[in-house]
Amino acid sequence: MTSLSTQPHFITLEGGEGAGKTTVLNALRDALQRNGLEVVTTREPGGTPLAEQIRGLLLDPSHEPPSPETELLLMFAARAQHVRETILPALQRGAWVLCDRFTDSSYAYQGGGRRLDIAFIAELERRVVGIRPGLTLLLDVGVHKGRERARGRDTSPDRIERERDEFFEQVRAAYLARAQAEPDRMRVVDASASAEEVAARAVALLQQYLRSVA
Ligand code: T5A
Repeated sequence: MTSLSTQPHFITLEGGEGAGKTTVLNALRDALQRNGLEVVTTREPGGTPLAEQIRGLLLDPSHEPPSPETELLLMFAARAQHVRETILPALQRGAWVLCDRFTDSSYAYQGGGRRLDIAFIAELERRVVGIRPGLTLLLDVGVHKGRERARGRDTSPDRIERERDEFFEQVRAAYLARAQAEPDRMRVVDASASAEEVAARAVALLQQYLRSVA
């Protein structure tokens, strides 16, 4: 793979910590299914048994902390497997794929947060991934509010969730810059409202998108 092909039936959700992706993902899945479409939901890092193991290596705070470069390459190693074993086979049989995070997360976290070279990430995207989603919804919420929500869960924070606010401000800025650069693909949803309102806004954008690709 040396180029990028846009996959109209591939939809991704992005956002910082506690943006509410899980709730929105379920609402989008239900909306697609109401339209009689087959839907595969998946997530990154992860989405295959091997990629889920890589996720464990990446997020478990008890491991030796990876260098930024190691973190980037492990994200792409997991993604390479996920694209080939889960995403492409589903798209090829005509299903829609809804994915919680994809390559935009690497641009935001490893590019924006860790300050790694964007051109190198773009090269990995072309050579290792080869596809991009037709629609990406960026759930945007202030760092403080998002982290407060994430802290409200009963799980202990993973390795990346333990980063400083400044890191997440850089992640958010990188996401918003990507949305500004690609306004047709990446739609920003104000995720500071109630979970129900955010899900309703996301579903409205999905319906608009479905009409445009019909
Ligand atoms: N990563 C990932 C990279 O660095 N590079 C990459 O390339 C990739 C793919 C993945 C981590 O890996 C990093 C990014 C991440 O740090 P993850 O499981 O996707 O891990 O992690 P998070 O995004 O941290 O998952 P969260 O669970 O925090 O985010 P969600 O899914 O956006 O939030 P959700 O839905 O679980 O909600 C969090 C809490 O808030 C409440 C929910 O009930 C829940 O308790 N909530 C709301 N409360 C009030 N109002 C709303 N609108 C709410 N929406 C949700």
